[in-house]
Order: sequence, then structure tokens, then C-alpha cells
Amino acid sequence: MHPMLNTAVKAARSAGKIIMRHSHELDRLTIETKGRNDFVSQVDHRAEAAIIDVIRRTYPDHAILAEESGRHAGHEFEWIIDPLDGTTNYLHGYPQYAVSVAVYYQGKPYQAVVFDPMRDELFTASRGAGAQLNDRRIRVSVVGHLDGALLATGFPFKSMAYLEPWIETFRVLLPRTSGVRRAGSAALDLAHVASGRLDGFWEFGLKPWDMAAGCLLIEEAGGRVGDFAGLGNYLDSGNLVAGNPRIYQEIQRLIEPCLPAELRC
Ligand code: 2AM
Ligand code: CA
Repeated sequence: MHPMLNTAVKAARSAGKIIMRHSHELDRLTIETKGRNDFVSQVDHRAEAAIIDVIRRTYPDHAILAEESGRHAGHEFEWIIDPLDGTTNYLHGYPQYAVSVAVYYQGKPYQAVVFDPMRDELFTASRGAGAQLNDRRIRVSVVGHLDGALLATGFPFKSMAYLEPWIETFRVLLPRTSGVRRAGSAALDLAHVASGRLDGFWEFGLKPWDMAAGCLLIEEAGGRVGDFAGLGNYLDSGNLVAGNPRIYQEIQRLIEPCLPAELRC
């Protein structure tokens, strides 16, 4: 395993321990509201501190972008961290959440970990070296048409600015698929696309830490990821389409007419 991936795994597992420990005493957590429908607890903060601590011990001069503490300056390598993706689920005891840790090198995805502490599933990828689930190689599904595909998405939850276009995409896609799921953790949805459990995914307005690791998992598992223009600007735009290569293309083709002009890029 690449040494940097090894550190990312250690960091994600130490966050996972904190998350699991507190999952049995949710009623004792202090919950703050970052904004409308946007919650954070001590668990998010502690898990993030644990991740940063592990990284800093080995790579004190790397840059870090973390959901709760923001940007930490550094150079060359950037760690993009979501200590608990699916906080709303977690706070309700709904078992669908994950830790996401990615390393970018010169602006490109380099290492990725998504860890599901509930199921003890560790998804890992290194650029050019494939993707694994608990050390076994994973690949995206071979489903070739939407009518046999299981997709995932995220509903708009904070800003409702793109509720109407999202509903349009849903209206177009839903009747053509086997089903659409909305489980509430984008990082985990992407890991499930990488491992072939889901065939495709789309969402508006994601944050970089929700998708940085999941996108490399998918690419290294033979899938495709892109923004609504089919380009690589998804981390900045927050708009993401992902899937096995055929389903990715189908989703892109079908949602294009649903998008307002400002989203077609
Ligand atoms: P988070 O829990 O790390 O914030 C999916 O829509 C993404 O949006 C998730 O990865 C989740 O990441 C984020 N999100 C934040 N608040 C949410 C909410 N109230 N409902 C659903 N998703 C939310
Ligand atoms: Ca989070």
C-alpha cells in the first residue's frame, strides 16, 4: 500500500472509532446548527481532529481542507476530509454514514479512502493502482442500460435554488431506471458505485469533501465522473454525475435538457 494511503487509512479508522463509540449515546451529544438543515456535533469535530492529528504526525507541511475546520495552509499535497459524511443520518441513528479522506497532488486526485464504520467496510484507491474494498479489488457494474440500473442521488437540503431543475432531472430519470435511492451520504453512495452496488449517481451542490475520495474510487474502479458539462470541474461546481461508463453517459445525455443555462457548465 502507498505510504500516504496507509496514513489515510489510519486516519479514517481513528475517526471511525470515535464515531462508533458515540453512536450508542446520541442523546448526550451537543448539536450545533451551521445553517438551515446543516448540523454538526462534537463527534464531527473530534473525528476531524483525530484525522488531522494522524496526518500532521507524518506530513506536517501538507495542506488540508476539512469540512469543520476549513483550510490549513501547506504545499503540493492537499488532504480533503469529511470526518462524518451523513451527519444528519448519524444524529438520527440511521445507519448510513462514512468517513472520507482524499489526497490531491497538484490539483489531481491521488489517494482515496471511504470508511463505513457501521459495516466495517474500507474502500481505498491509489491513482493508477485500482480500487479495493477490504483489500479485494472492486470494479463498477456492467449494467449497460438505464432500465436495469439502480441509481442514487441527493435531494437539495439547504439551498432550494436548484430544487426545480433537480425535480426535472428526477422526473426524466426515475421512470427509465430500476430505482433511485437517496440514502444521505454522498461519499458512501460513490463508494457503492465504485463497488458495483449502484450503477450511477447525480447530485447538485455537493462540497469537495463529500466527493473528493469517492470520485477517485470510481475512476480507479473503471467508472466515470464529471460535472454537468462532462468535464472535470465538479469539485468547484459541486455538480456531479458518476457511474459505470454507459450509465454515466446516459445520465449526462438525459439531464442536459433539464438544466438551466448557468448549470450547463
Ligand atoms: P454531510 O453529512 O457531511 O454534511 C448528500 O446530499 C450530502 O449532503 C451528504 O454527503 C451530506 O454530507 C450533506 N448533507 C448535509 N446536510 C444534509 C441534510 N440535512 N440532509 C442530507 N444531506 C445533507
Ligand atoms: Ca460531514
